[in-house]
Amino acid sequence: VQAAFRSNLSYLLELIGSGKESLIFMKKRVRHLASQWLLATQSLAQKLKGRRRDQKQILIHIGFLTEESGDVFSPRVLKGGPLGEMVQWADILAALFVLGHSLKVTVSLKELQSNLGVPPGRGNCPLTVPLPFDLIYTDYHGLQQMKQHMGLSFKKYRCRVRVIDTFGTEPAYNLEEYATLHGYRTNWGYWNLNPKQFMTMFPHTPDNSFMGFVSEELNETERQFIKSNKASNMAVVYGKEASIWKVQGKEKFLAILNKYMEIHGTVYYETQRPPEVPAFVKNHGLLPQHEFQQLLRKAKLFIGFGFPYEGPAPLEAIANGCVFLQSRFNPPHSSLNHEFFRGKPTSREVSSQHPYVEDFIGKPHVWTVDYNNSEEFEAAIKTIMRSKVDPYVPYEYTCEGMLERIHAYIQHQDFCAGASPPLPVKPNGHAMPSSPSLFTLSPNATHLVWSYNASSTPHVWPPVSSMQVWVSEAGQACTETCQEHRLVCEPTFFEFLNKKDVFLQLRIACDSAESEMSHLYPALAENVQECYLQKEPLLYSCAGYSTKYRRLCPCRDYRKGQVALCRDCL
Ligand code: U2F
Repeated sequence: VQAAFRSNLSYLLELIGSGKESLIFMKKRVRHLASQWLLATQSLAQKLKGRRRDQKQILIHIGFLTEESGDVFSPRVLKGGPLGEMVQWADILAALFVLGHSLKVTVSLKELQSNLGVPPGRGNCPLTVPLPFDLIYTDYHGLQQMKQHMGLSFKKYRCRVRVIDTFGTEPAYNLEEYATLHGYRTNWGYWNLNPKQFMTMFPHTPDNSFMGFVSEELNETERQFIKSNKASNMAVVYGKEASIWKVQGKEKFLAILNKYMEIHGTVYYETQRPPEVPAFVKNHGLLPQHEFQQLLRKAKLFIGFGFPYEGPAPLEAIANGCVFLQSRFNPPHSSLNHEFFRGKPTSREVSSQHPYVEDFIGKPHVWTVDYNNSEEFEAAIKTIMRSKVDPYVPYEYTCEGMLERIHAYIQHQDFCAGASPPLPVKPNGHAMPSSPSLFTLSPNATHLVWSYNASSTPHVWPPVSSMQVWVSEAGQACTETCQEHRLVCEPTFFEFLNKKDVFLQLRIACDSAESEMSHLYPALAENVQECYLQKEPLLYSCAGYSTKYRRLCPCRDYRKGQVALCRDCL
């Protein structure tokens, strides 16, 4: 069946159900963004010009909202608790719905079981029941529940699962055997999925797929309104829960800020001002999302205290014409040195409260400074107050950008076709032997580009035409290597360069070329002229570095404002 774009969201509101604060929050958000979704749908439809899109049967099981996993979030919705995950789920639901897919939404174990066709009371049903869904979007909690209640079907169908995973899962943590042997075992990892099945809130590591969420775009009238109503001396603090205000050195930098600006907060409180919030702060209490955004429209500055990490609010602030000021983390925070990230299946180093806005947006919208350096802090405030900054939403965070991305994933990502994508196939249907002529060396001999002629190009997505092979410096991850060349690492391509011939073509002399399991391979140890190939496709990883190795890196181009997609990816 072809999917038909939808032009009305009211049936989705029914599907979401009710009874929990979290669901009420999500429905409000869907309703509020409805007109933006519908406009975006029209633009995408025009762009795709009637191209065939298959309608998928999709189950959306939001595990963290089930009673069975404790549902600690719903009771905190109106008390300043995390809302980022609900923002994202609301947007995923809206996007899948307007794209025209057929959805079932579950937020309890009972509903999950009945949708999976598991007979009640047959928790560990050993049979493989045919799965009535092409795709299942869930989270780590939901994954656990499915494993427990699907019996053997889980193994068979796990390639259809997509895991919404805020901070990301790196390959070294995902492969159970490897994680156990090498100290990457955590509470969450070890599912042996294709790392691209994990979908993140920001484009953290290219090993995962970037799902994202949306930030509301302003129309011309709203932009004009903002221009004439901005108070250059008004600051809003990022932190709706009082605990966020317990930050070291706050007195000093807030005193500086207070010299120049009127400071506002949206901190939840029951009866009186939380003691963590100084008296000179004008506290509005926790605001409904829409009113919070209205407050941002008047403010000049949105200031972060270091927590929460990587949330939606800074994007909303920037979308409403604020400058976001945040602290640089030196040394960076990660699961190795910070309680919040401990046990999360990633070693990613977080260089500031919000590395995405630091790296992808930057000045004049984003200032990342050392809060312990009073001069630097004060100078930033002064410059920000004088600056003229327009509202800005990166394309990948607009409704159209998110729709375009999800559309591409649904049409092209297939993790059921086998552990690794098919080998290049000759026109007569025989798999080709590995051949050094897959690539050509660039004129200045720095990297390889794909050279195969079109008729025998392998059917992978992203298309290999977008590929370039670079060698990292020692101690550098492929993520950085590709970034340095204005490209992005693309793990799907690792299989094409995991060959001895590729080293030769790069004019690297290998005395030996062992095939072993390591998330850093393929790589070379330069001083000893040893080359290493990857034995386990699930361990192909953009993340990861060691001073011992220079890694072979598969990079690809990307669309401006849409890093998840290459130029020819749509
Ligand atoms: C992040 O979760 P948070 O919920 O703490 O993230 P925020 O950036 O604060 O924003 C979530 C939403 O809260 C809204 C605002 C954002 O869309 O519009 N809001 C509001 O409705 N009223 C107010 O007064 C103030 C804000 C992150 F998203 C999670 O993934 C992490 O688990 C968490 C911890 O790092 O941080």
